[in-house]
Amino acid sequence: MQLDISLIGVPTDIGAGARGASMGPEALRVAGLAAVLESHGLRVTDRGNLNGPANPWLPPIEGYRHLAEVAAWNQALHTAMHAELRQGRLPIVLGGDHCLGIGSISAVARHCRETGKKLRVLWLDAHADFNTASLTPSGNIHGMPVAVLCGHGPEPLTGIGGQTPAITADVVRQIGIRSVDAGEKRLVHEAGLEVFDMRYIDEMGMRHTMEQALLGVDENTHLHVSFDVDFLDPEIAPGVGTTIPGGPTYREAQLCMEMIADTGRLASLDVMELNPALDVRNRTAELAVDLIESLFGKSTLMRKK
Ligand code: HAR
Ligand code: MN
Ligand code: MN
Ligand code: MN
Repeated sequence: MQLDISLIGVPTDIGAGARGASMGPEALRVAGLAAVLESHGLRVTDRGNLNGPANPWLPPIEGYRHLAEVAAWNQALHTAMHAELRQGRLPIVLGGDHCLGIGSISAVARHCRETGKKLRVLWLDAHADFNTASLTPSGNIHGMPVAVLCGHGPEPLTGIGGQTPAITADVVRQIGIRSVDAGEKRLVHEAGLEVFDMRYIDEMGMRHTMEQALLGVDENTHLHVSFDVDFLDPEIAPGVGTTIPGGPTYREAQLCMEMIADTGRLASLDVMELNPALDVRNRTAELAVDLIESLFGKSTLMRKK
C-alpha cells in the first residue's frame, strides 16, 4: 500500500439537510487521525482545508439546493484530489457532506483513466445517494452523488473531471443500504447498481458480503472507499445528520474495514457526513478514526498474508 497519505479537509455542509458537517474535518483531526495513521508507519501530510462558498441555506430551485455552491466545492476537491493522486499519494477526504463524493470520485476515475488502473468504488452508506432533481424528496444534493457520477444530473456536476459519465455503475458496490426513496429505488435497479443492503448483510453475514463486494479486485485495481459515517448503526454513531436505525454493529464494521485492508489495494478514501454538532463528546469522530485505523491494517494480532 502507498505509505504517503494526504489529508484534505473540505469543511462544508452545502449538500446536506442539516447544518454541521462543515465541522467534520476538525473533529477528525481532534480525534487523532494523523497520529493514529503515523503509529502504523504511514507518513501523513495534512494539506489543511479547501475553501469554498458559504452555505446560504436556501430552498431548492428546480430540484436542487445550492447547485452553484455544490459545483464550486466539488470542482475544488476534484482538483486537489487529482493533484494528490498524480503525485502518487493516497488522499483521505475529510468531509463535509456526501455531495463531495462527486469531486472526489470523479478525480479518482480520471486518475484511473490516465494510469490504466481498474476502478472499484465501495460505497458504505445507509443511503443509495442515487436521487435526481425529479426524484429527490428534499433537493439536498448529498442524496444524489452516485447518480451524478453515473451521468444522471445537471451538467455543472456531471461535467466535473471532463468525462460524462465519470464512472459506470458496474464499478460501484453499495454496502449497508437501508434507506432508499421510492423513485430512487427504480433508478437504482434500472442502472444495475450492485447493492448489498442490510437485509443481505443480515442473511449472509458481513464476511460473505465483503467477499462478494471485493470479487475481482486484483493487482491492477484502484480501490476507493467512500465511507458515509451514517453507514454505522446510530447507537454507536449518533453524530450524523441523517441517522437510520439498523446499521452494522461495531464488530461488523470492523470486519468490513479489515477485509478491505486485507486486499492491500486501498488507494483513496472519503470520510463523509460526520456532524460534530449532533455528536456526543466527539464519540462518533473517535469511532470513525478507530475504523479508519482498521482500514489501514490495524489488527489485534499480527497477521501475515
Ligand atoms: N434520500 C434522502 C434524500 O435524497 C436522504 C439522503 C441523505 N443522504 C445522506 N447521504 N445522508 O447518504 O434527501
Ligand atoms: Mn451518503
Ligand atoms: Mn448516508
Ligand atoms: Mn484505536
